[in-house]
Amino acid sequence: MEKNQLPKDFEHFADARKQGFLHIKGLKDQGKKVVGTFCTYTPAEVIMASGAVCVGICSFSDETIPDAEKVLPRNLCPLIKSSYGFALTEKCPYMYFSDLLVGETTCDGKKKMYELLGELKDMHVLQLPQTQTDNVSKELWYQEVLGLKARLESTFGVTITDEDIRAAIRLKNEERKILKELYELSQACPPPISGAEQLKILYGSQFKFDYDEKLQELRDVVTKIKENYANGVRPVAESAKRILITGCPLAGATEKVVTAIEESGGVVVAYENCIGAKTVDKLVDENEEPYKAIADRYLQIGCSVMTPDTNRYELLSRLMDEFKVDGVVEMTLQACHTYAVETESIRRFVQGKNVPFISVETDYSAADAAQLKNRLAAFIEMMA
Ligand code: BJ8
Repeated sequence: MEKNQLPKDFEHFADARKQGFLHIKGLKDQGKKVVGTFCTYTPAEVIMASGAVCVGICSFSDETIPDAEKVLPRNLCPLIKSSYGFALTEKCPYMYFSDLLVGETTCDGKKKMYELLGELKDMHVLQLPQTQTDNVSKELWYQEVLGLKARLESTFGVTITDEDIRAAIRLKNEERKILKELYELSQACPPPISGAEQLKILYGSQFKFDYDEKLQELRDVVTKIKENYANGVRPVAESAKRILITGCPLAGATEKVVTAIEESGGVVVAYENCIGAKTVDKLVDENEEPYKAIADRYLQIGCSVMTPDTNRYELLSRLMDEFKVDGVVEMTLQACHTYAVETESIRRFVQGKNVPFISVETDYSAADAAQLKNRLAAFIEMMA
């Protein structure tokens, strides 16, 4: 292996979604149940404790959008259209093999789409409160987490024991700790991996279903990256401007934003959004009553569907400091009203910390790639 190459396990992560297709079919053949999820608020531990495989099926490709637009309005967030389109066309094996889909009442577009999706697939929708601190909201969410447990038990004919849920909490926490260790490597100046590489690992790790194997592969990748760095390998130029990405979930078609940044003299060091820190930053308290601990942890996730969205600012601020960022890029998806409206407050907040900020709106087409490149190149140029 060349000195500056990542271990072959890294390529496994880059290819994990594709490889996972076969894996999921194998698991189904063995009689495993599969639960598809759409959002970071989904309490994965409860699904894991039921013995089912939990897989994220938010879709990031424009492939099925034309089919979705035969039913859904064109002027709708591409993530919602794409996800529905994959169910409609049965083109996503994860969606296809899901025995149950779990969604939450997050934004209006998603929750109304779930009503239509429920005509195609078995669906359970959790009533997510819109605020995070008052006791009524906390109690509602706690009851919803218990409701999910009851639904899984009745749908799959299983009993989730106290030990099952505690084991799932430990496992998921372990995964979070390793992923956090991985992305925190990019606190180094220069970072040891590019933002595109970091994204491949963070996103790819969702599609590995053997937890022991996944955790070991992640540990190996972290060790190898550390070793390379200690040996003087510097794949990113010291002069690269350090960028944090915030906003809507980013993967697949929207990786064009990362490409535009990294081809213009920048490097993405941190993802605050639902592909990165937001999903792993906080652990579930292993010493609390398990369902209470799960409900408390998940309700504290910062997202623009919450009002006020205080926790997004807290995490953003901390990451900006810890990763010594030179600029913040917000990516919003077309017709995502909650993120689009929150942009103004985020801009003020970031600029209030004397850090340059830009917000770009995009969709899943390639049509705006050149325009994105120009805007982001100008943004990075401005920091020089
Ligand atoms: S926790 S970011 S995954 S809601 S679907 S809100 S982009 S209009 S995805 Fe999300 Fe959960 Fe929040 Fe994360 Fe906007 Fe589109 Fe709605 Fe979206």
